[in-house]
Amino acid sequence: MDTGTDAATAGTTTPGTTPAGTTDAGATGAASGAATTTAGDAAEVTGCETTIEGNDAMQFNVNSITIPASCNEFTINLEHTGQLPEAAMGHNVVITSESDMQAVAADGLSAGADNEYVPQDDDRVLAFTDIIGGGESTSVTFSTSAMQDGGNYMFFCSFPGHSALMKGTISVG
Ligand SMILES: [Cu+2]
Repeated sequence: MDTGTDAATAGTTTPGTTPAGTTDAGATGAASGAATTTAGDAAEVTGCETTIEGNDAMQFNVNSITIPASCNEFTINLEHTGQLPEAAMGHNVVITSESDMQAVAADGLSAGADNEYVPQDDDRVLAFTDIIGGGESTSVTFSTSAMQDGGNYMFFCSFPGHSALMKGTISVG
């Protein structure tokens, strides 16, 4: 989120109105507006594993995951940091190619809650977790072989209506 916070430099007092003799000793005003670098929205990967979060505002805390090329398998831990129950604000992680994402999300909807909103036995689904609610966590470990082709892959939440916001890129490299 790049909100252009332009600090309105107010208070350039027009000379002439300053009462004589008041030497403004505020010379230490070295504007400490150091740019706080928001560390991107890339998942922090340790070894062949990462932990990402979903919240009650229908958001993941990252929008990209890069799997180290040396990892034959990779683990995604998902933590639901919210409080809403699974039925209201359930989250999971599903991985597909970018081109399959929309269709898999739609088919997941048809598959329903009993199937974690994921189409069953579907080759397009490279990995998925259970749906979890607030305060819960889950995990999936998957082979990265299908993603070694340098194609475009996505991770997303297949809970109804969530994939529009809850998605990101995942790649090997
Ligand atoms: Cu979700």
